[in-house]
Amino acid sequence: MPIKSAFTTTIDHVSILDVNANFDEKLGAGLIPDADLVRLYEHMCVCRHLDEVAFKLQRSGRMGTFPQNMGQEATSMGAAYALDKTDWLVPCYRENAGLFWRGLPMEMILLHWMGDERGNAIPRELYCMPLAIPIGTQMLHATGLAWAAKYRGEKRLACTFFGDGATSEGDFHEAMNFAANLDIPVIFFCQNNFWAISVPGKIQCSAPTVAQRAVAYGMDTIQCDGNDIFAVVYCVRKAAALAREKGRPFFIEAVTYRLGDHTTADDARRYRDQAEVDAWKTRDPILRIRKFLTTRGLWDDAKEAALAERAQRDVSSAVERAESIAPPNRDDFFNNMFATIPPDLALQRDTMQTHGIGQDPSQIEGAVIELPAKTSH
Ligand SMILES: Cc1ncc(C[n+]2csc(CCOP(=O)(O)OP(=O)(O)O)c2C)c(N)n1
Ligand SMILES: [Mg+2]
Repeated sequence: MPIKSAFTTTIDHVSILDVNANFDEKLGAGLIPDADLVRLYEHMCVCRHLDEVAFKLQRSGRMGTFPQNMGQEATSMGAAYALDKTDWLVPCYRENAGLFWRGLPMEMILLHWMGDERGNAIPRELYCMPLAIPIGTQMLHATGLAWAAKYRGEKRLACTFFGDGATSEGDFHEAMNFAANLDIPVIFFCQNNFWAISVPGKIQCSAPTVAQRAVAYGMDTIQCDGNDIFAVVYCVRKAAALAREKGRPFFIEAVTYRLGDHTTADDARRYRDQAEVDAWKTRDPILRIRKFLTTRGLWDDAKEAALAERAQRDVSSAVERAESIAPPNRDDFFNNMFATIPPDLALQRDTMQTHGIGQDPSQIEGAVIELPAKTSH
């Protein structure tokens, strides 16, 4: 018998606005109206400014570790723009642009990185999950959220963001397998920035594209230039249509690059060549849109100067709001864990300000322990 092909496939790569701001009129026409593109550009610039300010806050001891988003703004931002406001955004930790576009107040992200849990108490109507620091966990959460939506007959889908490194995690493969085989409307949005901290992508994935991992699960997939907001919007719309109409999951590999360190706890100069970083600086998603808007007469230096002022104002007031919040209520450490707190934990909560934490004062023979009055801070 002749050997036949069991399976062949191709994976499309989408690029609409290239590094020189050349625009593919056929693919890009009508994708993002001019007025929206201006708003997206302004929003990305404000996010970039927050990135710079957050870095300085960390360096001056006013914030804990912070992962800069610099260079990757077009990915989550394009997705948040293309999706419905009631679709779940299930982020990793470098999706500020998308979360802010959805409406998350900037100070909540600052609070999160300042170690204040209230930064994670995201208003329900925003349909955003809190940042996921353990790599890969959020892909399972997204699959569960979309499964619940399907079960309830809602048209809501979930879009989850993760890095190239996360695709080596077991959680990723479980989520992909589950979503593909149970027809769950999840968009798996991989931000392939070629690095998982200091580990280069090529030693985590031997295949030429990360997108191929989806093919193994029978899932539709596409690759795009993740620094091209038009390409991102194009791919997310395609994925969302399939998810809504057929209930199928979709995998997007957005090729991008983090221009900063992994986090403020990292020094990428120790493992990345400056030439590589410099090459990617020319592919910055923000520069590209600015060039495009300028050549179309939609942007100029005066608008840029006004935007810089606004960015400074908006970010400064977000920092002020984050830093001026009243200290958290210590009891919340216990209160937020259970709907009804178990008695032993209630005792710990009520005695934590004495030196006999968890010890019932009435049971200590001869001891007279006066409990401090409960304070709100
Ligand atoms: C389960 C788990 N293992 C290890 C880490 C430490 N860690 C934090 S970020 C990271 C690399 C993630 O790389 P990638 O998925 O490519 O995301 P990127 O930051 O590049 O967007 C690792 C290993 C973690 N947070 N969680
Ligand atoms: Mg990565």
